[in-house]
Amino acid sequence: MTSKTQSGWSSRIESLEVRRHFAVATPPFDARVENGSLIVTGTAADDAIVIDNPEGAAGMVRVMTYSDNWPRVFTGVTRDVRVDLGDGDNQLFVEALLVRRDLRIRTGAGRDGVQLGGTSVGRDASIETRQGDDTLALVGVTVGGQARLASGSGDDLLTVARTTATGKAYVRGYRGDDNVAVIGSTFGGGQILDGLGTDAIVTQAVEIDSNFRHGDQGWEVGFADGPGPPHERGDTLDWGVRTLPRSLKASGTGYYLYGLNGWDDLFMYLTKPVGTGEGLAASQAYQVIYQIEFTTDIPTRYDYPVYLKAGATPNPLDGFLDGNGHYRLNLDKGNQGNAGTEVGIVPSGLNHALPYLAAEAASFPFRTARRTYVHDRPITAGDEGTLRLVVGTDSALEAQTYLYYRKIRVVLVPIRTG
Ligand SMILES: [Ca+2]
Ligand SMILES: [Ca+2]
Ligand SMILES: [Ca+2]
Repeated sequence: MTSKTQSGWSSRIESLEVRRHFAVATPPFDARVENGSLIVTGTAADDAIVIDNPEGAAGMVRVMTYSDNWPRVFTGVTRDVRVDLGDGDNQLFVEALLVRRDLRIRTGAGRDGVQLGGTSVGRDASIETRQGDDTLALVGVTVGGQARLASGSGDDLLTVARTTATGKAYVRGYRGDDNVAVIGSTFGGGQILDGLGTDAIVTQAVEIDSNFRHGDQGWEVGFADGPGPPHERGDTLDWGVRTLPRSLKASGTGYYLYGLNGWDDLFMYLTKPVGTGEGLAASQAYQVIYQIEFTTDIPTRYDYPVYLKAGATPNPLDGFLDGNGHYRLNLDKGNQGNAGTEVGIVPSGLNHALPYLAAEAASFPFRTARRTYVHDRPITAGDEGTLRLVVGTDSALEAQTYLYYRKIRVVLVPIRTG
């Protein structure tokens, strides 16, 4: 990897190019606009693709891989968005899209994860994941017509949360033992939920909404990774509920976390314990869903990756020194660019600046992003019905990270297991 650079945008461009060459020789997907419709086609192997609209502009869509590689920005997407990722175990993450007409997503025989967050579809939304044990989730989606979700013969998790459709919603698991959940959603034309296996139909979940405009909301701060406890090794750390940066021209407060990573590894996180008081049940497995709103100046002039992570664990968090003298948490969060079983990576797009930002590359302004995250496996509450929620950032090189978490909304969907 490159070391910290202070020479600004040109070296950032060069090192992005280096990163791409290390990754793959050709883009691992095809994306093009035809007659105003965006068509994204994956490969027969495993695809991991993010489709979003980071600036919220009409007709704009960005397509890239989960690691922010091969970013391509399209304008003039005035009609449909159609995605076909084919076979393989695919991951598709759709965030903040504004689709004028129809949205159509297809995946094939593999074990697929498809999630749509904070997205608006003008007409019909149709998502089909076919065979394999698939996870399909819509969170905070608005559909102007019908919403059709269909998985195939595997044991699937289909979740629709905080979503509205003007027309009818069809949520169909087909064969296999599926978990079909519809939480806090309304459909003008009614809903049809069914499958051919012994499905669990879930209509209630535990929802925890925190808005840091109103204080810390019970969330605590922690730091980990690297040699020795971060606060003892010369890192500069700061945190607390603070007024938003003046340059943002927004009022109110956020939960501020700052770290000057003095080594090349720093995990800064918020955590909140939840339990039976919030409605959790002992030893119950939950699908863990986050909606995170935050303000940051990432990407900064330093070309270093920052990974946003989220998840949950049944255990109280504890730090310890590992065999190498590195300060670790008793939490399987993976390190830096790796996901763990309890905490995974939220594809954030943080590490890719839009091309037109290059013109103002001398400054990396604060901006606000909203991200939805569906953890890729259920987390089981402890035998006293407790879980610890965790949201954080893993930074991989020596540099500063400024973050204001604005809102964290969590939906814990009970899952039948066994
Ligand atoms: Ca594929
Ligand atoms: Ca599939
Ligand atoms: Ca099924």
